[in-house]
Amino acid sequence: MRIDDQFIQSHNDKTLPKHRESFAHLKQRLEEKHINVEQILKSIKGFQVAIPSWALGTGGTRFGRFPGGGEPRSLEEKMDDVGLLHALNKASGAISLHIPWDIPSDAGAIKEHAASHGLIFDAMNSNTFQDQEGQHHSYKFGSLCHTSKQVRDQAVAHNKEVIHYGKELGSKSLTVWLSDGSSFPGQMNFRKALQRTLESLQEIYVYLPEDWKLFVEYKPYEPHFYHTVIQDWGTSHLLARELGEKAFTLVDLGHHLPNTNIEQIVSTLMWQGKLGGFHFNDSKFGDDDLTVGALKPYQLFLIFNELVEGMKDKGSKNPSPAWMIDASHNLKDPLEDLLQSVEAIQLAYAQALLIDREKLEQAREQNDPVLAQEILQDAYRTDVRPLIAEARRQAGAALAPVQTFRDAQVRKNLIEERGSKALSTGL
Ligand SMILES: [Mn+2]
Repeated sequence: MRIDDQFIQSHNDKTLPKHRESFAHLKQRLEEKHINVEQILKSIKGFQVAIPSWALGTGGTRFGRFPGGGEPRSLEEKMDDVGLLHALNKASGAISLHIPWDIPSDAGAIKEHAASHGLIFDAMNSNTFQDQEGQHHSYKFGSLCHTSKQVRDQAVAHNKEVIHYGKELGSKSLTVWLSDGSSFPGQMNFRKALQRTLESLQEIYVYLPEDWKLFVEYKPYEPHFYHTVIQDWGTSHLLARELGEKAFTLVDLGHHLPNTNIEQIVSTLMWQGKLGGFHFNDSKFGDDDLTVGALKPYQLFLIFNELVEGMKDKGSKNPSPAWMIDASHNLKDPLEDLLQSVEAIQLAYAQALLIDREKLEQAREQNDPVLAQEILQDAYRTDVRPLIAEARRQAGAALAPVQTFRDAQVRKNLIEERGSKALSTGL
């Protein structure tokens, strides 16, 4: 199924007068504060968030999965789903693939299919956290960190294979997330496991094309519950530093222990030019993979405050991070959930762009925490929804993506096309 521009336009027309009124009101308020609204609209329109191929089916927990039907059954259908999102919000113009779940049988045809939806290929993701059929050695006790060289070699070869597929599709980065770790004290030698991981990553790194980046993702626990080899940003940063200038840390919002100051991590990594990738989601307890902004929109705003600061810093050698949503949906329609996530990201980004950075810096210099809070919260409490809607309208997207999705009866159409029992390949 595809949603044509005509449908979106006629849907927009119904609410256009009301939208124009709210936007004009907001624009006036912002201009009174000497905020360049046109510049902010331009920034929002230029912000694309990649959708991972595994977020398009109904996620589950280890206790159960409750699919809603019409899930994508192939790589082509996954791209069709991301195409639907991109048609509705014009902000999801990239797809992130996972090998072996998304091995392209004909890379040329897949690229053409992606281009027909206006999509490009974001970071490639390797998988050494599961055993695949026909695999010689098991990853039960680790992959890149494994005690056996044969297992490590197999995991390194897999990552090289992922780079190979990525090159065929025009991707420019590889994300490595490892489940390697131990669940019982004494089970693993921390130092040796980390050293073996570094050596394996070095083998992958030398294979990386000149214009590629390697993202090292960290996570404090799960699936292992005693120790994780790459447990935190410090360990990831250490590895990225050892590897070289093409290696970066990847921050996943759900991969922190409760109350971690993620915005500070962002600030430090960007200062060092080492924040390469960013995975959005929200959580209450752990890696809950909830809709972005569902739980802690203020934290998301504070994180964006640092991201904007880092991106504005002319002296910074940090590349523009690769943005991706990394979530899994057990209750919601996955596509509606992704639309909500992208909107939450845009809202936080827009609010961070409203911050009067000069005044904030003055307040800091004068040690005035009251004024600093006033400045931050003035931006955060501004209802920027009309601004985001206007950015979408200008880009040819829907003023109200979720409502348009429902009115187009997308899920019903997908179920008719693919069947009520169609299950997404992958997780
Ligand atoms: Mn992630």
